[in-house]
Amino acid sequence: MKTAPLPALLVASALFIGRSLSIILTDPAQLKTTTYDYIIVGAGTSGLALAARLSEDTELNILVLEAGVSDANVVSVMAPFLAPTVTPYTAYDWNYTVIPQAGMDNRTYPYPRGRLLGGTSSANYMVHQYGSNDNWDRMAKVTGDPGWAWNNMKRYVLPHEKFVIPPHDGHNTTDQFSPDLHSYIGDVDISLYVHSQNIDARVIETTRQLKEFPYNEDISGIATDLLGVGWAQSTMTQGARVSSSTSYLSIANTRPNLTILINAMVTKLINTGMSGGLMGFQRVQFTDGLTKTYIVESTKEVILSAGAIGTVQILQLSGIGDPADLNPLGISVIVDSPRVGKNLQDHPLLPNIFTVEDGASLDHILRNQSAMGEAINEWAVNRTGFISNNVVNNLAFARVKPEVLEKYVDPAAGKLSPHYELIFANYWLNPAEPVPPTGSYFTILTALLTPTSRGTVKIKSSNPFDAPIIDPNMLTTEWDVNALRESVRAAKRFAAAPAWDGYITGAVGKLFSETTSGLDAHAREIASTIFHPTSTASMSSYSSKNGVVNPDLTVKGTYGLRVVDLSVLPYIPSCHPQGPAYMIAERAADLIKIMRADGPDDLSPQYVLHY
Ligand SMILES: Cc1cc2nc3c(=O)[nH]c(=O)nc-3n(C[C@H](O)[C@H](O)[C@H](O)COP(=O)(O)OP(=O)(O)OC[C@H]3O[C@@H](n4cnc5c(N)ncnc54)[C@H](O)[C@@H]3O)c2cc1C
Ligand SMILES: *[C@@H]1O[C@H](CO)[C@@H](O)[C@H](O)[C@H]1NC(C)=O
Ligand SMILES: *[C@@H]1O[C@H](CO)[C@@H](O)[C@H](O)[C@H]1NC(C)=O
Ligand SMILES: *[C@@H]1O[C@H](CO)[C@@H](O)[C@H](O)[C@H]1NC(C)=O
Ligand SMILES: *[C@@H]1O[C@H](CO)[C@@H](O)[C@H](O)[C@H]1NC(C)=O
Ligand SMILES: *[C@@H]1O[C@H](CO)[C@@H](O)[C@H](O)[C@H]1NC(C)=O
Ligand SMILES: CC(=O)N[C@H]1CO[C@H](CO)[C@@H](O)[C@@H]1O
Repeated sequence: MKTAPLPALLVASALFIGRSLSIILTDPAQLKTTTYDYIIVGAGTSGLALAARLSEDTELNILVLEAGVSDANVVSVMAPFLAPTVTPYTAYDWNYTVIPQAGMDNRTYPYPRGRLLGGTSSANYMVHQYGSNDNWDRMAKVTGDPGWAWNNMKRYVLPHEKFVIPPHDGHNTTDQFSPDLHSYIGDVDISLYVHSQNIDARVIETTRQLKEFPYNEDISGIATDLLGVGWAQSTMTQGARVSSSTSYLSIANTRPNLTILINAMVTKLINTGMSGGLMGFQRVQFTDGLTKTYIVESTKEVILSAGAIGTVQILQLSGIGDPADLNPLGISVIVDSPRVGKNLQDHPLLPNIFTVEDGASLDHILRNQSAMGEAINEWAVNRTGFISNNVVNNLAFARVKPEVLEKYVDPAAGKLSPHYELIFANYWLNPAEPVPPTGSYFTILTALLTPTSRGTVKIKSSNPFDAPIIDPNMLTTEWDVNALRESVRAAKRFAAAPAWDGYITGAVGKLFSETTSGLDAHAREIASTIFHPTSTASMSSYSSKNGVVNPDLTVKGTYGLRVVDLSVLPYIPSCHPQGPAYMIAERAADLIKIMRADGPDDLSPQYVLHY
């Protein structure tokens, strides 16, 4: 979706005075020392949450290196509804594109990743969930660490989230979320919608009309059940985005021993010798992106939080990876770790677009430059109007019918974990195709949440500036094609409820096809991604070689090196994954603090609880 008229954005940006970012350094010459206790690579979603927690211990000297730019005063980043304009192919993006996708008519598509403070939490669409309980319980089971089970992980909801009640528009939220499940004292503000879409009432009415789509009061996943239709919970407050930068970092950034350096791209880790059969990587090499190379050193740990693509790139550039990937590039293998960059998982996204009565959607406003200018101005002055709201208000989570599932080993984490999601928007919402010049639309995006296709990330050369080769390899299993097809049928059943009478007038493309082959062609022609890559440095049990990191997130074959971001998930969760990225960081902070104590048995309160 390319909707925001840029001149209006520039005008509006003049109205802002930035947050104080006094401790954020922009030039390596400003570093007071080259030695730190912890060096975190990537000031993204997980990276800044981890930095904030570790720096609670004021004895520690912590450096965070971020390749990207500042997030201060960027209107498209701050204004929730403008989220789709932050990426792709902008100054805030890594500008990646996937290689031709065999399961998608050999098409390519953009693969945005935030390249600014806050990382992808500064560029995403802000929907916040934790995943189903089974997502976490399965991770505990496959890694042999009960600490990853939801029964343990749920404690981190308390320090993490701060539910905003009432939301910015002051509406009554009774029955729109479950107050007892949530925290009101954490670092990240989370809010329900602050502006109604005109389809909201019809979506909720559909839950009363169709048994297949029951109403679910709370779709955070904190409770057992993540099935049904409910209200999106989003990382936003006061009509503005909340990222790891505006939350965790803004709380931590007055601490004298936390240093954040931006415009600092890490190009490799330098090995610093064997100990007990493990290789150390205590030195971090980075560049200002121009000419100079710098090296900083950690006395305790280096932590990679560069995301599912960036973390792989750094591991491989450092000689940690599959010899078959590294040898042809002339990179000597220092740690033979064949699963680095394998096991890439992502949620395919399929825009199912209906036509509606002329003027009944937001489209005529989105394509009207002066109307958009007025709306952005209203947001800039008052933080109100649809620009202050997220791009979607309602989401549905569902499972394929038992007769479809019969042929397969269920790829869901459990019986209360969804297979697919429906996302409702009262306008043309297709990340891969710009809105046509005319017409009014209603979109039900469907996302496959339990893919069995597996992709890869691999550096192209030893040059850190070369974009890696990204192959999500989507829709290459029979299950994925069948389950996505079922999601389209579900979207059509949803839209056929009486609640939509007099609203929907038709469909775009092959959506109304009745045949299996027609629906599959619909998917292969227009599906792309909901931007959720995970699992490229997967966790496995201590004894397993089928993984890159151990259950405590240390990189197998190394010491003093961990990965803390979505790369470590063995399976992609059946939800929007920024919540899991934050939860991984919260637990990682405890794992690291426990390590610093007198061994893992010392669970004294100061090391376990920080609230
Ligand atoms: C357009 C879009 C919309 C999305 N919408 C949602 C949503 O609504 N809800 C949701 O839950 N999820 C959403 N996601 C996904 C979610 O935001 C990400 O999965 C999550 O934020 C990833 O967190 P992370 O910590 O793993 O990585 P990131 O947040 O990407 O952090 C990685 C950081 O490392 C930095 N970095 C990388 N390489 C280097 C290097 N070599 N040197 C220095 N720094 C480096 C990056 O610049 C970045 O700041 C969306 C993603 C996109 C792209
Ligand atoms: C991405 O593309 C934009 C627009 O062309 C450009 O400004 C930016 O520098 C690019 N980013 C990277 C990391 O190359
Ligand atoms: C995709 O490309 C492969 C390899 O070039 C080719 O064999 C295949 O026929 C192509 N598929 C489509 C649908 O074009
Ligand atoms: C919100 O709505 C509920 C249910 O309709 C009602 O009981 C409650 O009094 C309302 N609260 C306020 C503050 O209006
Ligand atoms: C565009 O919006 C402006 C301002 O709201 C309005 O006056 C104008 O009629 C709109 N133009 C079209 C073509 O709808
Ligand atoms: C901001 O809100 C005030 C008070 O409601 C209103 O008078 C004013 O017109 C609004 N400004 C804009 C630009 O919408
Ligand atoms: C380890 C370290 O550098 N600690 C410093 C943290 O900040 C305080 C206050 O500025 C210093 O006194 C410590 O030396």
